[in-house]
This record gives sequence, structure tokens and C-alpha cells, in this order.
Amino acid sequence: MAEAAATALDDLLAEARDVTDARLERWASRLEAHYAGQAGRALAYALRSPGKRVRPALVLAAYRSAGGVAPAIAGVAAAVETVHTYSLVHDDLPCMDDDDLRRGRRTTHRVYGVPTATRAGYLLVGVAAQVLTEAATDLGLAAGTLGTMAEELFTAGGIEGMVGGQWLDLEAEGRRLSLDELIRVHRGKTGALIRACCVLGGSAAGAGPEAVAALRGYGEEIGLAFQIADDVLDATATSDQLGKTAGRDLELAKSTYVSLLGVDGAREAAQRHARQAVAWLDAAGVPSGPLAALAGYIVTRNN
Ligand code: GRG
Repeated sequence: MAEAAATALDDLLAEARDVTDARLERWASRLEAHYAGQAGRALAYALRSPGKRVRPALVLAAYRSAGGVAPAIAGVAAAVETVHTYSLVHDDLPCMDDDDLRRGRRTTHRVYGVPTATRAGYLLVGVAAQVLTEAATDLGLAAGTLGTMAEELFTAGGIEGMVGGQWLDLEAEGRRLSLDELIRVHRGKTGALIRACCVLGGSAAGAGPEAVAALRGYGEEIGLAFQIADDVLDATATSDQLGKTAGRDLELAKSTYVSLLGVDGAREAAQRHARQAVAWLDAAGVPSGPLAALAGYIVTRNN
């Protein structure tokens, strides 16, 4: 039984990688053709970088838990991944985390220079909107549904979500945050986009308000758990395992779950939020199988 569940999770993660990579490859080729020179190459380099595609897996699982069956949901997954990719390109810039390594390769600005990588990051925000619009057309969604989904995705990526959380994170470097302040940073910087994956999946499937609320609650909890697990990995894994420089939080004197609660305390907190995530689905009668498996993976992953 446990073996079958592990295989199903592996299959879901592999499928999310395959279908998202295929969509992103299509956009990378188009953009390379459209923007001659460095800009097009930098955009394509970023879009082709091999991520784990956890966010796409959440979109697929949330969509199916709400009864969706169309393969074109891959386009919605690719739209979220495009926003995530832009955030990684900018996060690695010298004015932010100043990193050389991402997803096992040189960061975009190390290859193409800071001005080009900065421009490529901004351009990806508009590309994400195009990817989402194309997906909505492929799925045959009504304009109102696309509007709701676009609002969800770009609010999550904006000042009330990812950008706002990153802003707080940058301001907090070298300062000890309280747990409540840290939760605000994590929920914005990482949690908001992860929550959006779950809501977008539900909306694309035409889920009702109760199911969408449960998916939002699940996403909120699992988004926080994801960043707590990231804090643990930064402190315990190697750069080879992570494909990015390990130990950066300590170097940058960042407050993290590990600095506040220790590795064991952080692991326990991540597990608690993963359980709370699944409880949201169970309470609303939303089928939780693949989403529960993803919750388990998110807090036990080793990269
Ligand atoms: C202008 C203040 C300002 C911000 C711009 C840069 C930025 C927006 C936001 C940064 C958001 C960020 C990088 C949050 C960290 C999220 C995170 C845990 C990333 C790692 O995700 P994984 O493990 O990585 O899914 P892969 O590579 O597998 O996709």
C-alpha cells in the first residue's frame, strides 16, 4: 500500500516535470526567436533550467482533486513556474542573495550579466501572463474564470505576496526576527505562490467556493511548510544535493526556522503544518490522496 502511494507520488512528480518542461521549452524557443541576442538567450536559459516542478505538481493535483481531467492544465502549471523562475533569476542577483549557482547551473546573471538577467526576470512576468492566457484558451475557460485566476496568480506574485515577503526578508538581514515576523516573511516570499498553485488548480476545474477555500487553506499551510523545509535543507544539505549554494542563510545572517527553533524544532513545525494542510481538505471532503502525498514529500524531501 505504502509502496503504491510512493510510486503514485513519483509518477505525479515525473509527469509534472515532463508536461511543464514541454510547455516551457515551447515558450523558450518562441522567445529566443522573438528577442534576438542576449535577452532571448537569457530568457530561454532561465526557462530551460531544470527545477523540481513541485508547484506544477500542486497545480495538477489540486485540479484533479476538484474533478479536472484536461491535459491542458499543464499550461496553468507552466504559468506558475514562469513566475517562480523569474523570482529565482532576481533572487540570485548581487543586490539580493548574490548567488553563483542555481538548479545545478550557473545563475542567469553569471552567464549573461546583471543588466540582461534583470531585464529577463522582468520580461518573464509578462510571459507568465501570456502562458496563463494560452492555457485558459486551451482549457476553454470563460473570461471571468481567467480573470479570477490571473488575479490570484499576480496578487500572489506581488507586494501582498512574493515581492512583499522578499522585501521583508531583505530588510531583515542581520536582524533577529520574532517567530511571528518570520512567518509573515515565509508566507509572503514562498507561501503565496504555492497557495496560488492550489487555488488555480481548483478554479480551473470549476470547483465551488467551499472546495476552493479548502484548497486555499491547504496551500497556505503547505506553503509555509515548504519554506520551513527549505530553511532546514539550507542548514543541513550540501550544495551538490541542493543545486544551489548551501549555508547561505547563515552567511547572510538571516533569521530562519532553524535559527529560531533549531533543526529538530523546524522539522516538527513543518510536519505540523503539513498535517494542518491535509486537515483542510478532509474537513471539506476534498479528495486528499495526491495532495497529502505531496505534503509529505514537501516536508521530507532532500533537495
Ligand atoms: C523586488 C523585493 C523584490 C523581489 C522580487 C526575487 C523575488 C521577487 C522574490 C524571491 C522569492 C523567492 C526566491 C523565494 C524562495 C522560494 C524558494 C523556497 C525557492 C526554491 O524553490 P524550489 O525548491 O526550487 O521549488 P526549484 O529549483 O526546484 O524550483
